[in-house]
Amino acid sequence: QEINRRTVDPAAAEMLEYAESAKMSTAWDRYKAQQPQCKFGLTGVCCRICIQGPCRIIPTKAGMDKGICGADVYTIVARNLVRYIAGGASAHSDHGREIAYTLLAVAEGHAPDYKITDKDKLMRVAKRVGVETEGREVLEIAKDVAIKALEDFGKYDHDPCTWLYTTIDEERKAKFKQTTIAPTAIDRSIAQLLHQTHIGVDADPVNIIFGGLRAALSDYTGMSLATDITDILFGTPVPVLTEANLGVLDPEKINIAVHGHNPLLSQMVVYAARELEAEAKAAGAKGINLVGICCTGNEVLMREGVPTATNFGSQELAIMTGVLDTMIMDVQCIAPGVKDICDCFHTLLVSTSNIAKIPGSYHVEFKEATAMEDAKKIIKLAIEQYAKRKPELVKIPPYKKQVVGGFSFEAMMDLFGKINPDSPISVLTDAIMAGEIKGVCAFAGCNNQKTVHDDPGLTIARELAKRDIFMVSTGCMAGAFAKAGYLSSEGVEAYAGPGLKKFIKRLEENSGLKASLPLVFHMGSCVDNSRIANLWTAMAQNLGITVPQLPFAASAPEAMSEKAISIGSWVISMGIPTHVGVLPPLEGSELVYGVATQIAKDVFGGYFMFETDPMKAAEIIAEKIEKRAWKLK
Ligand code: BF8
Ligand code: SF4
Repeated sequence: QEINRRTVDPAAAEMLEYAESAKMSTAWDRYKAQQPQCKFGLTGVCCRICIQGPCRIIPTKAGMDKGICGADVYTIVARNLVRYIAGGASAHSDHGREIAYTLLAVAEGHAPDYKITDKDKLMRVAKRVGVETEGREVLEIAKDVAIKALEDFGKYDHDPCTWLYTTIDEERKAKFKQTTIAPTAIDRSIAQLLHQTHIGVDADPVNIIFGGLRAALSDYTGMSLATDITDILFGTPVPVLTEANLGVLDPEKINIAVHGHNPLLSQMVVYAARELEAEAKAAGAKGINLVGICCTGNEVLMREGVPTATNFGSQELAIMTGVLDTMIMDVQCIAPGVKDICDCFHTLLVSTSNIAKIPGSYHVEFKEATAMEDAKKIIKLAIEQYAKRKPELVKIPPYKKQVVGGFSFEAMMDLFGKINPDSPISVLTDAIMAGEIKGVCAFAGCNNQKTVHDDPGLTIARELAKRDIFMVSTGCMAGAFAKAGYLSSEGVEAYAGPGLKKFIKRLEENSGLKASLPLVFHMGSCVDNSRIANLWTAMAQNLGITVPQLPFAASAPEAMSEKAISIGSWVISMGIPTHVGVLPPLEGSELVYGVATQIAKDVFGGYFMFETDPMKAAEIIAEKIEKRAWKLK
């Protein structure tokens, strides 16, 4: 589909032409080379769960309508689907676990380079999860919070996970209890799901899907505790001013990209870079320029104002500028293809995690006990690398946009609180009830080669803006918006409908901030989708309604990863209609497709809307939001 239209990001377009002329292969070329993709795989009907397979189902062909073991197509499609969720939940929650371990290490004095930065948040979280705060030392409290978080991974009682049940409303708690999908331990729900989908265990597609939703809620649990503890360690984001797109790379400075997800590393790189400015200057550069790629980029954008270079889809292109001296990777969403491009330039690829290595890259193991030393070691490598730059290969596309980011849930409440200090969230809900804005849409998720890079998200956002829908974003969609100017007032001027514009301008006049507010509010990385869940929970509580009654929708216009599937699955379980702009492999079973798009609505109030045409998708999303707003009134 649209193989020849590749991106709407001008910097990416320029680099793609360059890649073509220089015969460097990118994800775009490899996507093309993969066509046509296997129909069995595309529709989810290929089973490889045991090695009698692969079994490929053709429902209309006698004998091929079932797998060798007798599994029906609905069993196979459902199993394949939920195994994505298991992958996504394990990635997000393992990230959360590392953060929780670091908080424990801080409390016990084993992580000298980290500290409690946001004591107020620690106290708020402690109270919420039932840790005693009265008359206790900060580190004692931190230790108990860390242990409570770690217990959510493997506790052996049968109570729902703490970070799930202390962050949602009563109605959802009852719903999850009644449908038996509340996880009691994150690891158990993932392991059980793999067990449930082993050959010869569960053949009931609905039961399999419910197992999947339990793991999806543990994905939520893991990211919710990750967000909380990251804020405790590094500070809760407040509005910051920065920039995005390849034009943020500076030919006169040492350019270092942090790529991946874990802020334990990227945040330490930020601190270390500040300390090594003088060394960079001694090497003849004007200083160190840190930039972000993917979600760890979002983490340091939110807290430190580090500019974003690219999102997932265009990650290889940053290297082609010839000025990226080092790319530091940790875990998740680092395309192995970056190494081939590094080989064409002087860029050093540094891996830091023992579970994420790329052959040929330089490995510096990053440990929490020696975090600052490790981060400095990597930056010194980058400084050495700078001398190897080839001036004839320098080519930076001259595109960048201003970004106003840093909208944590707390920052949003501060902003609303400037207008109504007694009930900040009312500022948003009142505007909806008055019809000034129609509702809220949250954008999340990745880039996917099956779409035109960045286009679907931008198109949908423009259409929703016109219809006065308030918008927030995380992940690589926030990256797309950042690069296009939607995270600054430029977006407001260009696309906001009259009601939305009035609303944003009112917030702006009262904000006390120097910068003007954006069209889309950047709420963070993908694990920070928990912040968006806090937002809809607060809105529902304020209006005295359930989450499924809220005029609130979500969209993952370019969903790609297992993590995105996992997020989408808990978002619908929470009661939010969710658009996905690519077709996940479930068309092979009408039953499973029906559960995802219709039955889910009856049970949870949330459901998937699959639509690959962005204009039509915008129409559908707006209609769902408007209908809910109308019912509310
Ligand atoms: O966790 S949006 S491509 S970078 S998976 Fe990956 Fe998708 Fe980007 Fe962030 Ni999220
Ligand atoms: Fe085939 Fe059944 Fe094995 Fe799947 S589990 S590969 S359907 S025999």
